[in-house]
Amino acid sequence: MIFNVFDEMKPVSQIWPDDLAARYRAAGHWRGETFGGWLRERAQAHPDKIAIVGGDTRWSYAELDRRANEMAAGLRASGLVAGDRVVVHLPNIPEFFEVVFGLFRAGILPVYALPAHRITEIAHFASSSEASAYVIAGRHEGYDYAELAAELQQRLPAVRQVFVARPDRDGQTGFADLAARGRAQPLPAEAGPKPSDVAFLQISGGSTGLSKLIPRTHDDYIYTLRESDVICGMDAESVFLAALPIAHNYPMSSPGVLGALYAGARVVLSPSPSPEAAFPLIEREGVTMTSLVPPLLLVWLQARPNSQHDLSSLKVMQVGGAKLAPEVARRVRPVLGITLQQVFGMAEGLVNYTRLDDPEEVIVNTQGRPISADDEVLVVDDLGQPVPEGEPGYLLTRGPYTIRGYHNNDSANARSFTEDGFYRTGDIVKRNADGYLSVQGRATDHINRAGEKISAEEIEDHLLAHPNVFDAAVVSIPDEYLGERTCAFIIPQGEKPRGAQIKQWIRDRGLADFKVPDQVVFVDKFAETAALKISRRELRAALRARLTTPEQGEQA
Ligand code: OOB
Repeated sequence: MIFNVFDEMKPVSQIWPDDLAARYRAAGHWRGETFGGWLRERAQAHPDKIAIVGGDTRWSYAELDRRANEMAAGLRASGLVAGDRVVVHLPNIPEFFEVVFGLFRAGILPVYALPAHRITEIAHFASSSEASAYVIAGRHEGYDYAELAAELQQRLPAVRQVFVARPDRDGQTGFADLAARGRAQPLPAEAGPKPSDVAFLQISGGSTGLSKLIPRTHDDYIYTLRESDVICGMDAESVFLAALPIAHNYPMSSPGVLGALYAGARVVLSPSPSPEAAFPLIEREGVTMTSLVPPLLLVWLQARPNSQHDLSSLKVMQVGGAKLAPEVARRVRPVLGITLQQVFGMAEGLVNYTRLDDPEEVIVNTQGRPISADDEVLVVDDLGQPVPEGEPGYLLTRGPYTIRGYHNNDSANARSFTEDGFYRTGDIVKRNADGYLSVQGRATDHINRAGEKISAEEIEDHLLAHPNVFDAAVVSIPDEYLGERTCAFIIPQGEKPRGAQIKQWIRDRGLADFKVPDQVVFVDKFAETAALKISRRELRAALRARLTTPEQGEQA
């Protein structure tokens, strides 16, 4: 009965046309599995095998399954119903899995926030998803997420409940409380979502403006886990180290932590991606595979020769999220003695991998090819016409796990999807004769700062709210370490602020730290020419060029 509610809320934009859906089922891509269902199967197949290691915690598959059941029932006993949305804001701790699988089983949709997100982003996720609850760790790494929760509930009373993984004061509802409620009021065994239902909402990189919500179904996401496991050599003997934040699509599912659990492997959670945290865990747990972003790979390559840790269990190093320079890629095998796998993906769907047995030149120089033979990839020019092989063009894609639309966002959907359902990725790529892609750049003005995506427009809007800012333009500047860093060009008005004050302003606006401009440059005016109508994009390009003559402005 309750699941009728769920049918009603499913966004129409998520629905694949019948002919394509039938094709994906017939091809065996969508097999009618659900997250709650396969976890139970794994727990029955190997109950005592270790599923999750984090801090001092080691949970077997049976333990994780039991906790997820209690959590599902506890969430429903707390008044949440199938189809509700819950913002999940957790770091790499075991409780992440307990609550996420509990939500899956209850048919409630997690909305994933990154640990770095702050009130402005969380409030946006909660309001755009119409969330009715918020899940936090408590205090973590010196930050009190309970304060954030209090502010959220003040701004958005619709967020009626807050659940705290590790409560540290009276009055908080902890995960143990939820589990107790669940034990008192178990869910009927037959309850659960359908494979074609939306399982969760992922957050978009936010190419223009604010992040959008990405609806992924059980069917489509589980397909990527199954295929990624095969492509990346993840099996029941594997041990996956989650060094990056697991709420991000890449370490979550390419094949990531969920692919590892799907394979019956072991997930080891690292509290930080630093070699100091990760190397001892690799040695202790016999880690076979991990995933990094390019700047972290540099750090690992540098740290390796000075480290005494035995990393001989490690076989595959994935690198993705931002462009990896071939010179760096080339060092992986000699320095780490392992296979590099490049990963070029997006939370909206399409994921490309270099294959483990590809020739070194392919591994070093390309960002791989799609997961599926049914991934349709177009590389087109400004007019939407396919470009010749090997020429750069805009990447468009559709397929068995690429969304057909964002959640509740008609205007973004009109911009981001073609009429026949191709997603405009915003990436400029070249494709070779074998279907391998190499990323050339971007068509949109987001900044890819070490894999974290920042919308120039979003930051500009916050800068314009400053009383002493007349106009602002945020641009990406090539950076040796980060790949790209952010620079805010500002035309001041009234009393000229200092660069440090501008940075503090962004922090005080309640934004994630990675969105604070790395550099602030004050200028008198933006355009030198008589061009009255200059697009934001042209303006940002012109300003970026200015930084090669830094005497133009004061830097901070
Ligand atoms: C991953 O997902 P998102 O949604 O944070 O960002 C997607 C965008 C892509 O459109 C592209 O612009 C960039 O990130 N990107 C890369 C890249 N991988 C992602 N650019 C160059 N080289 C790469 N290898 O970042 C993501 C999701 C799943 C798997 C891997 C990455």
